[in-house]
Amino acid sequence: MRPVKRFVSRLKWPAVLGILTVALSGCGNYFSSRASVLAPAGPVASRELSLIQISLYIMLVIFVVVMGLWGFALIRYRARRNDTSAVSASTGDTRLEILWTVVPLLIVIYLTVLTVQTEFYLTRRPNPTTSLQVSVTGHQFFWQFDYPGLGISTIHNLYIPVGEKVNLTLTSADVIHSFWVPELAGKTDAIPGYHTYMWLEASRAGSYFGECAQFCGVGHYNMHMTVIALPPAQFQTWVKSMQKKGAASGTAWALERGPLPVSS
Ligand SMILES: [Cu+2]
Repeated sequence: MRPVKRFVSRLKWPAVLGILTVALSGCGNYFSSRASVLAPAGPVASRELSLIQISLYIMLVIFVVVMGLWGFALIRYRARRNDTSAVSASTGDTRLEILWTVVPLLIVIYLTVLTVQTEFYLTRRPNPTTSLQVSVTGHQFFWQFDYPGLGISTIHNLYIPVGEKVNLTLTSADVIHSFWVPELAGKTDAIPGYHTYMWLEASRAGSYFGECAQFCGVGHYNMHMTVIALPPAQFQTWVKSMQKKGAASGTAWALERGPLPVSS
């Protein structure tokens, strides 16, 4: 077989695998039909996504440069037939050594600063006078939301006003759960006997799918929730109607048991 032909036939399977990888990576419609970290709908999710993207772009540049140099070295310095010249041994290059020490160091420092800044932004608790307070309790296998200042409790559905920070205090009634609404914020564990905190904000009205992201038992697969972001006036109307319901039932608290969001 001629060398070129042999080269092509060797490349056949890697090529098929490569094409399959690219083609199949487009099959993941799972998240786009429900919720995706790639489609942020608020400042928390946006900051998290931009940190992911910046890290990814830097990695891509490094990958392309390293693979390019590797490929270049492979071709440029490959063994050639009838080439009997001695292999020249290099004893190092101080300028290159400095370059490939300093550049990665600068990249790591840049990523560290960016990550710490984002971390501070995400963990800074919103001012309680200008934000909505909600206590979140994970149960096997549903989410309970209590609005302590409003006398309202809901199951499955978390109602929030658009454009307002929502301060969540999380805990669990049984085992460890993880609160995750991909379009609004990253995951936070809900731990029994312990309080964890996070905040989120929806920039536009809509329903945002969420689920428990920590395996918590046989019903874990179905532990979904919906965050319903309403324009502020509509949110106030909902609050008033719920409070009226509570008053009518003779209790200080009104409970709304929303339908369990089904997975599509
Ligand atoms: Cu769970």
